[in-house]
Amino acid sequence: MSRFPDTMEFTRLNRPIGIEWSASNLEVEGQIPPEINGAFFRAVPDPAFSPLFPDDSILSADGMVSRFSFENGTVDHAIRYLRTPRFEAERVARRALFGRYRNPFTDLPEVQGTDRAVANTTPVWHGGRLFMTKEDALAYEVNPHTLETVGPWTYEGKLRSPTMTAHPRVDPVTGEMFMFGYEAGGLCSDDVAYFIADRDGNLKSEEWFKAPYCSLMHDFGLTERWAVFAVFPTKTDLERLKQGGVHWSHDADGDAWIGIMPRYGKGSEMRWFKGPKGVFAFHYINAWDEGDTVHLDICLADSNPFPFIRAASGDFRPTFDLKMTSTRWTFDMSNPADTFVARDICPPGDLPRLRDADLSRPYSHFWMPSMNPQGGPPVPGGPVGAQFNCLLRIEPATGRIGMAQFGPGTAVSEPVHVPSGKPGHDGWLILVVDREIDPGHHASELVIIDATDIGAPPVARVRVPVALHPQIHGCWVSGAQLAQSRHKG
Ligand code: V55
Ligand code: FE
Repeated sequence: MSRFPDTMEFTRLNRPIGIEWSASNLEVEGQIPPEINGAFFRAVPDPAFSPLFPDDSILSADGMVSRFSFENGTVDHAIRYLRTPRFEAERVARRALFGRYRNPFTDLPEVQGTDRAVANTTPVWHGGRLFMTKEDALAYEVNPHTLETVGPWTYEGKLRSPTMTAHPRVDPVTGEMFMFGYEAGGLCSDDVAYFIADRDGNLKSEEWFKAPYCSLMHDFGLTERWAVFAVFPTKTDLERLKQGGVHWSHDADGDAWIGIMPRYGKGSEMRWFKGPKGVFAFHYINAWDEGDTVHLDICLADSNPFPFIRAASGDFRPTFDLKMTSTRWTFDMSNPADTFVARDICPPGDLPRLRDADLSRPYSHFWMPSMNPQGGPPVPGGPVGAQFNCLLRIEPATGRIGMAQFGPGTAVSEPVHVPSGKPGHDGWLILVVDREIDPGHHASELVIIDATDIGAPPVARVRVPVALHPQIHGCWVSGAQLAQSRHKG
């Protein structure tokens, strides 16, 4: 195979690893609480082949599904590529055949029309099934025991949308999963599909609506009464794609729009509120309603956090020079005006993690990787080119902040939260920490920390014998949920 490009996307922590492996009984320092029983699944984009376009993004990389399984204080690990049609075709050819990130016009003729899915963004558990998602395609079902790819997930052929978000939301009370897919009417279309599956994983509704324009819609907000869809001015252009260009560029003068509809309502009931110019948010912390008021807490930036998307519009700032804020937008649904109130709620960061039970409800605290200026420079790597160096526990109402750090030269990934089930005890966080040894090498470990007192030394650290490629998102699936799996071991 040809050499990987020497860019940020394929070097340092982003150096492709591409090793499928498994190991039992990893070495543990400390004690893993026996209540931690289940599996931490991670979605890892790790390119199997050097890209056709050397300036391409890691967001196109083949999805790997990684699993750390916990039982009685022991940990096993396994990681496998998704067997997507794209991965299989390239494996046979022993080279890349698909072109640029989300530009099918740049694919080689022999794979034109083949499913481009890479399923590399978020593992999702619902209705006894594990999915690997990527927002430009259908989710792929994976056997949680063997990590074998089952295939694209269409809700038994009932789903009309050809795309599904990497940020579905599972209501903690009803067990329903709320999802959407954008560019649902085809490449660069302004059609968005909003769909709901019941707690057993059956599709119960699918509503389509038109967005003000086609934009990168990564996440959404869900309250007990409302669904919230924001359109930020990261835009596309079909002509540019046909000419072989990039899918997205960010329009600093473009307006953001926030659409709110009843969560069980019709697309025609959507109300659009006008937001600020030029802003972008990938991740939403939480949303909830109080009477006619809707609150939306988001990780907001003054441009798109991906350097290749900024560069397409001439903004070459490094990611940590962006102005980032944790912002609360409050909407009054009883007021016909298209305006709303904004305020800062806490320090900035991204990849926020909430207790599952707090979703769509008022919440007291959450966890989020962040950048501590005193914590040393960020380790280069991950999809935005620089990794966070600390993890925060944040109480927005009291301003109380806890911080975990893991030493100089370490990169913090998104944690998962594991509840303990004991009243008054907030459980644990589990995350991968990568330590850069020199610019070509790093070591990975799995860290288990107390979710209440995150600054205390880790409860346990698990040595990982192979360097891991940075994950995008992860999820925790309890032993009880795994026992309800549709697949056998
Ligand atoms: C994101 C990640 C993606 C993608 C679009 O984290 C947005 C944001 C890993 O792929 O394709
Ligand atoms: Fe995301």
